[in-house]
Amino acid sequence: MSQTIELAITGMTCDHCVRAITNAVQDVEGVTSAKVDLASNSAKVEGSVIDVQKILEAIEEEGYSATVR
Ligand code: 9UX
Repeated sequence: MSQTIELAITGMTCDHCVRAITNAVQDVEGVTSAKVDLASNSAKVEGSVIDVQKILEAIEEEGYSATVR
């Protein structure tokens, strides 16, 4: 089973932020795809059996804040 989660992210100001978050989220267990968009301050994460809390924590560890939307 595959699921898609949409996140609202705050704190991104440049492309390096996007890359840091993309890498952090892709390292979370179960995640198969992470698309982070700077202009809309959002991300679309796909995967199987995703632990949303782990994704939010991974983003926070990079210094940003995220919520599910
Ligand atoms: Mo760009 Mo983002 O220089 O925290 S990496 S602002």
